[in-house]
Amino acid sequence: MSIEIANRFAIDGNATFCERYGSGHINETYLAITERGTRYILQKINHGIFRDVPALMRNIERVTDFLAARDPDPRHSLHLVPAKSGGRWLQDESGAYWRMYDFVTDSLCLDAAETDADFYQSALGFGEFQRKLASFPAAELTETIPHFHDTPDRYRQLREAIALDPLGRLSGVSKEVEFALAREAEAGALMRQLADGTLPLRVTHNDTKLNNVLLDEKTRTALCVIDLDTVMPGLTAFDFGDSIRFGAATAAEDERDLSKMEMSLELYETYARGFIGASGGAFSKAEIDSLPTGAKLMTLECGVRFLTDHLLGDSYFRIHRPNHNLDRCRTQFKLVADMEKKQARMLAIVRSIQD
Ligand code: ADP
Ligand code: GN1
Ligand code: MG
Repeated sequence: MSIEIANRFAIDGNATFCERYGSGHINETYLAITERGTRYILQKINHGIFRDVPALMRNIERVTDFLAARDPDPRHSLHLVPAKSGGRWLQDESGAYWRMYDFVTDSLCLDAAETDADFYQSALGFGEFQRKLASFPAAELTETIPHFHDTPDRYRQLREAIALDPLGRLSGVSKEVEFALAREAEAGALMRQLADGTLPLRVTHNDTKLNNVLLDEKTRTALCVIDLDTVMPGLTAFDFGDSIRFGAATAAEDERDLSKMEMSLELYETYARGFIGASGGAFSKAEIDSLPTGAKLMTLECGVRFLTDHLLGDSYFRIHRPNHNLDRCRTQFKLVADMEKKQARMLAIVRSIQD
């Protein structure tokens, strides 16, 4: 089936291979290869989560065109392959939406940094991404998932899931619910600073996991930021925070042995140096001060989202084993607890870099 879809795009010959690829939780990603050996990334876009796919694709077209115009190296930005029927995406007979990208050649995608230098490179990639998009007219982008990093809204959804408890899972997660609710008052800190004008709205990526930036296989330097579905107006603290949540953690997002999970201050500092440095001095003092809060709130929010999805029956994040989202929630809350102990040092680090 997917091979037939791959052949509806204007590729280099005929696709003879098309198989599931990568470890994302949301879209269905395939690697397609033609008989000449040319590789492509084919994706079935999750229409349940992204309600207005044409608007989402318009965002991606605009952002990738904007980035490519400023840096024509084909390995430095994503390139959409047109459908043979015209346009840069297609809808199949079942209503599913598909898009295809050129495969970024000789690239690496890491689920965990192998060295601090890998993580530093991801910071340069995402920092550069912010710098390049600083002049993009943010208001022209559609919000592909409204309230995406509106943490109080994520709490509202958690409370709804608690009230519904459709699968009777609530009794098994009372410690996690208690942990989350004890921090609800702090959850609005960034949204309040956005509303009162302390923090500026920027074009942000919003899903800055390490595996959403590709590195050069040989030089291991940052090549290309990928997974642009959530590029929309947001706060710098969202992008910084989500990177720390994922990449400064000492264990995987779904690790079951919580004793392995901490936030490494060394990795935090490494990332902060790369990100702040590459952003080209764009950040205000208030934004710099918001970065540690971003790390904590993005981690708390992600834990709240995993918990909500566990209660509702795992309909959002793809799971690969029973209680997978609960395991993910637990790692996030363990990280939050660790970050709480380290907040003062986290703030001192970003301030020292900016000075
Ligand atoms: P998801 O939203 O499901 O995370 P991504 O867009 O991040 O989907 O893609 C999933 C995986 O596919 C990535 O982690 C990466 O390994 C690979 N990938 C995506 N786009 C490209 C590309 N243009 N070139 C090479 N690999 C890619
Ligand atoms: C999802 O698509 P992927 O796997 O890169 C999610 C992020 C979460 C992340 C947790 C659109 O990212 O918000 O932080 O899982 N993306 C969406 O691993 O919800
Ligand atoms: Mg991804």
